[in-house]
Amino acid sequence: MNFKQQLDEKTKFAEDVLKKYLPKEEGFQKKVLEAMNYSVMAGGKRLRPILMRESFLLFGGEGNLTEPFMAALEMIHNYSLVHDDLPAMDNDEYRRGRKTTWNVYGDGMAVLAGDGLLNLAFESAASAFDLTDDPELTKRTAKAIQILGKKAGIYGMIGGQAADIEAETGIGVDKELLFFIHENKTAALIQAAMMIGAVLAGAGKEAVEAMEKAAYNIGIAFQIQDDILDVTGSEKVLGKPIGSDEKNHKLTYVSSHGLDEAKKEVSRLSGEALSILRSFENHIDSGENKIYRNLFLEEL
Ligand code: GRG
Repeated sequence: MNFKQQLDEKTKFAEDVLKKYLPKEEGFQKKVLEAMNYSVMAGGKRLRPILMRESFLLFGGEGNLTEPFMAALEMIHNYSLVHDDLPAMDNDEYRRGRKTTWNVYGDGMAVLAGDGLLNLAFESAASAFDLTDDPELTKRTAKAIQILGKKAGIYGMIGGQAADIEAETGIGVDKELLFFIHENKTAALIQAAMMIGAVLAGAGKEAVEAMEKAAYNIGIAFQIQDDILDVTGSEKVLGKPIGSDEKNHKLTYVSSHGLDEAKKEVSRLSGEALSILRSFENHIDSGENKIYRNLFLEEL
């Protein structure tokens, strides 16, 4: 199986897991449930649940304990997109090639669909307690929920988005603030993915911290690459319309360092992330996990 086939298979697996946790569209609140499903099932790379499962397998994890967390993280990612697209935030009418949630269901329903997804995410994550009676796995599940709350919240994604909104109101964006925004808005959910995968598989504190660092690099590289594509006009890796950042005259790594430096930084960050991940290669033994090693370590 080549990389593309492996990735397609893993994307499908993540989508199948996600579907198990999505709500049925019924009852007097049917409309908001439709809006939730509309936003989540609009496509998307499923990068975060895939990274979570790869991290779990990297540390020799077995069983289905990651599944509720894979669904939860993708729900949180999608709620953030639904809210980010609202007229009160980015006012985007299209995402992933189709109308944004507010553009189909109205602002009020889109706010509620985002809120619904955030709550359902934690309900789904907590359902992992129902999958095990083992005290060790129960402890790991509690830790994973804590990481999810922190990285999605004010010390993670929401914190980054709040700083970004404030920066847009005119205060000067220096490089420190730019990195704070990228670390929290973009990297925090990738950190949640890779840390939770590792924690659920039983990785120790140091290994989880190393995964946090690797995920930081991947997140920042992901963001810089997106800024590069904004300038070069190629297909976008993130979900925004081409040219939106230049239009807003935003400070990006590309605008402050130039295209060549930005490309070098992406490759430096990815290289560092890969060497951290490779240092855990000895956790992988044989059989099925070897397939995952190929995807995660050699093709990232
Ligand atoms: C509203 C609390 C709140 C947070 C918003 C989503 C977000 C935070 C900001 C959107 C701006 C942006 C481009 C952030 C970078 C990270 C990001 C969410 C990129 C899109 O992720 P992909 O490319 O999307 O994984 P797909 O469509 O593949 O799921």
